[in-house]
Amino acid sequence: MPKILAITGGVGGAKLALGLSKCLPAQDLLFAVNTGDDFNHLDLHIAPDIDSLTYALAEQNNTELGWGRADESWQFIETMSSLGGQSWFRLGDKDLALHMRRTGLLKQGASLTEATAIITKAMGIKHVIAPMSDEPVRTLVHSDRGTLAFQHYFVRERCEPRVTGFDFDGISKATINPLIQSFLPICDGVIICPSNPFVSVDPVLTLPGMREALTRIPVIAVSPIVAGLAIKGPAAKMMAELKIPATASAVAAHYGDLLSGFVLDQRDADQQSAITPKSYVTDTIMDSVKKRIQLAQGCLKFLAELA
Ligand code: FO1
Repeated sequence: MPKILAITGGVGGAKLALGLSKCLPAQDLLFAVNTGDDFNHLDLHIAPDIDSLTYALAEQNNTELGWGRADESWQFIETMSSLGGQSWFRLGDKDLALHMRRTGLLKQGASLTEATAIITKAMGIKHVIAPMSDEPVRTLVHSDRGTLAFQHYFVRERCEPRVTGFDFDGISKATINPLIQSFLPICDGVIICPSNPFVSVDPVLTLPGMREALTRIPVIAVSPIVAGLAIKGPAAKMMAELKIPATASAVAAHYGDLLSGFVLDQRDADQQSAITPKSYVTDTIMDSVKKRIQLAQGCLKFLAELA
């Protein structure tokens, strides 16, 4: 079995992550997850991309909302609101337990990696979710409404501000998770899942030493843009605001010479000639578990051909 590192952010990436988890056993598949969306809210350490992946791998993700846990109730946040507390960031009652469990573990001195391992094990997840770093990295969004913390941009301001750029606060002092560092030398391929290139994938790639570590490994990326639209989230809007065409080929160009291969949707097949690395055209819309598995299988086959 090939040993694969999957780099992922939230929702879009988590769908492919579930598909990959059905194709490869835990010892052959490691998830490197973005932590730039994390923030401290209501005295809790919130880690949205870790949680999206956790719920996805446990098949308990909330498919209506696209984030959070399935079968949720909202007593806590509604009561918080009635008491005049902050309720713009919707914390479901079950989700709240996860944030309180993680925050308690961190307060006892556990690392984010250790806390994530305890929680994922308790949820019956066999695969390892590695936060990209155990040191804090926080995505800052520069916009026409000033510089915003990521969740303030994404949730409180509903992605309305016009973005001009991003910074990853703390990244120069952050080290790559040792779980990822020890996996890279035995890694046969890297799959960049279809998450937002700017705010979900770039924080992982920008960690000191990460791009260098990936140069000797075949890396493919799956386009999060299909027919000019992001399946979920503000990627296409950000590209327009950054004066980048909202196209699959522009995503491939964004990753540059890091890529050995690029996976794009059949609706964008006409862009293949504009894409420098080898490309693989397929159906990338993952609207069922079966489709998640099919795309994962296609990516693994494509990677094997590139090796
Ligand atoms: N996204 C929203 O659009 N509104 C919310 O109220 C919200 C709450 C929330 C709570 C926990 C969590 O893990 C994620 C949550 N998200 C919410 C999604 C989150 O902002 C995004 O998943 C990522 O940060 C972007 O990928």
